[in-house]
Amino acid sequence: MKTLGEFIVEKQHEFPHATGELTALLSAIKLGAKIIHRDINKAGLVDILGTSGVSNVQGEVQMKLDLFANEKLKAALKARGQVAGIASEEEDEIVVFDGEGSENGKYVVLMDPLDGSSNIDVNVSVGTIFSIYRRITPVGTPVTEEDFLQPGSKQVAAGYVVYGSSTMLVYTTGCGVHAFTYDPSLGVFCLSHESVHFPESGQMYSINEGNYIKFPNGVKKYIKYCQEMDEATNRPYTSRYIGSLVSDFHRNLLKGGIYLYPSTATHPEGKLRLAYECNPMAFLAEQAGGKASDGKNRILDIVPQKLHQRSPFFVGTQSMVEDAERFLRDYPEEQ
Ligand code: AMP
Ligand code: P6P
Repeated sequence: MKTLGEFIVEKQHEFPHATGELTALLSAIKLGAKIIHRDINKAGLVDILGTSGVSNVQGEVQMKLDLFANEKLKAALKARGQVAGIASEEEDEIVVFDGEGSENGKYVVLMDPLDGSSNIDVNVSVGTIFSIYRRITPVGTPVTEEDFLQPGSKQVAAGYVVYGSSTMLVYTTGCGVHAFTYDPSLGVFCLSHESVHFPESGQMYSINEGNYIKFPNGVKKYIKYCQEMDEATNRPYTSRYIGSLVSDFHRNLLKGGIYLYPSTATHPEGKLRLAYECNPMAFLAEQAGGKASDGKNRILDIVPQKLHQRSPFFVGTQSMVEDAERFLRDYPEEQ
């Protein structure tokens, strides 16, 4: 059995000049995940269920566990000194870490502390998503929004924690995707899937078909393609949609599949946030041999203009994402 801690240190040794700062940062995320795991699993017992009565910048009512997860991760990241600041779905602006030498931290972290949180009260899987960049403003000065508006291709590391039937932490630093399963009896994450890859083909599609009438033409045609009978291409595909990006992505990563959140009439830019949902999942997808686009452009090439900007999102098995992109090209919107 290899623990996440041992694995992180082992990977550091592949970089002789590494100072250990990224190792410490990844360990802080590991700690945050354990804290959130502990409290998610007893949410029903402790009065942290239900809404906080506060809405975030997205206008979404924040569940108490959203705020709890945000505070715990922020504290874990601030405590170690490698992080100069964070951006979060639950924070309107960037959070500049000051004092205790944080301005000397060379990394910034963008996160969705509890993705899929509307599922919390109904006991459906939720997740934490994180994305790590080297800052571009000078070390020793307070970080600025510029440090957080880098294209996803500049990520140093990215990953997620899925709090499901078991809690798993899945991450990449650009050398493959590795998955660890939490053993609460020992309090450690154990390596369970090294160098995870999407299967060559996939037969699952994940989309909220309730929005069908609002989808672009090409997406409607792709959904019908998924539902057609064609034995040669194992169609009709299976529809699986949990309403939690991390859970849908995780299942598609292991079994093959595509997750789609296109632009819709109500969300013309799509619903998912580029910086701390699309980019980290896109980094993981590409590292696992998959693909991630906005229907036309590679997600990791998009230069963010605003911290909480949204993007249409198509991610998963490469051939399935390419099929969806082809339908969007071949069936453009009627002008
Ligand atoms: P550091 O000096 O710890 O900030 O690391 C410098 C660079 O080495 C990082 O930005 C990574 O590209 C690589 N590196 C260091 N530690 C690790 C690790 N534990 N796992 C993967 N890559 C690492
Ligand atoms: P809808 C959760 O709020 C989330 O950001 C993703 O985790 C999930 O896939 C999606 O939104 C669900 O959105 O509109 O289908 O309820």
